[in-house]
Amino acid sequence: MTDIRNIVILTGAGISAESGIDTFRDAGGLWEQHNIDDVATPEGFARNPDLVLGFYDMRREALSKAQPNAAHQALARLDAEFSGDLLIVTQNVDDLHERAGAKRVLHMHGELKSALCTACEMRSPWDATLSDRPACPVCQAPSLRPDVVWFGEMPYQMERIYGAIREADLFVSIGTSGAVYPAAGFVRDARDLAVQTLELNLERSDGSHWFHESRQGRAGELVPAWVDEILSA
Ligand code: BJW
Repeated sequence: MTDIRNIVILTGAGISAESGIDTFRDAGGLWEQHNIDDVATPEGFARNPDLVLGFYDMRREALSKAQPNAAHQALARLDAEFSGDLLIVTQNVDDLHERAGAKRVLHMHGELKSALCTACEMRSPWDATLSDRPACPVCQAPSLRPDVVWFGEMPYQMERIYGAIREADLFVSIGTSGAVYPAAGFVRDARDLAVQTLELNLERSDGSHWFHESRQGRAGELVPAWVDEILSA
């Protein structure tokens, strides 16, 4: 790949798997352990807020014990050393890209370490539990929910993401099954704009056939090798 000046990277749960964070749809993943309609929809939250708040408290706790892996570190190196435009769009709610040192990161599905007030709609940094119904730091209402995007809700910063894809000359998808829209459609959006597309995933995904190139393997191996290619081109 030569003359790459503008890269958009989409990451999914697979990039954090080697840090010990559960993926969703792999064998033993979160959706085998929990009912998706109960814990990842606004309707599920309305039915049983305690269940949902407990689910996200558990995941925030698991995140506190995890460390960035070689794939996060390689993307942080790319962020620091690549002189062109770069945007890391992550579907992940963990903060492992940031903890590895990446700066140009956008969380389209929200963040575990943020809380959203259903009373005043303010987003606040949040590191503690939510199941004990703490007060919103802004309006004091005991109305905080996880600041994550559930099914049926609009992902964050879609205009910025589509704008970045329009300007890109390379779109790279890492560790995502391609099962959830709109992220799963980015590869087709990119191809419609004649952007080169590359997939790095453990196995072929639902959308592999859309990519110009698809490489299979662990993110901890594939991503550092690809970053070396880009930085030495
Ligand atoms: C490794 C690895 C290793 C493992 N190395 N790889 C019909 C058609 C089209 C759309 C819809 C439809 N019906 C409904 C919809 C819309 C719906 C949707 O997509 N539903 C699907 C089920 C079909 N989408 C929505 O509702 C979204 N909102 C929306 O569409 O708004 C309207 C809109 C319209 C137009 C433009 C914009 C908006 C919202 C989706 C919200 C998703 N929320 C979740 C939960 C977030 C909070 C949380 O974390 O709990 O997001 S669900 C879950 O899935 C989470 C993830 O971000 C997301 C994607 O999962 P991901 O990351 O791909 O993980 P996995 O587990 O699926 O895959 C992991 C991959 O890694 C696998 O391939 C492994 O092989 C691989 N791997 N180890 C490399 N070591």
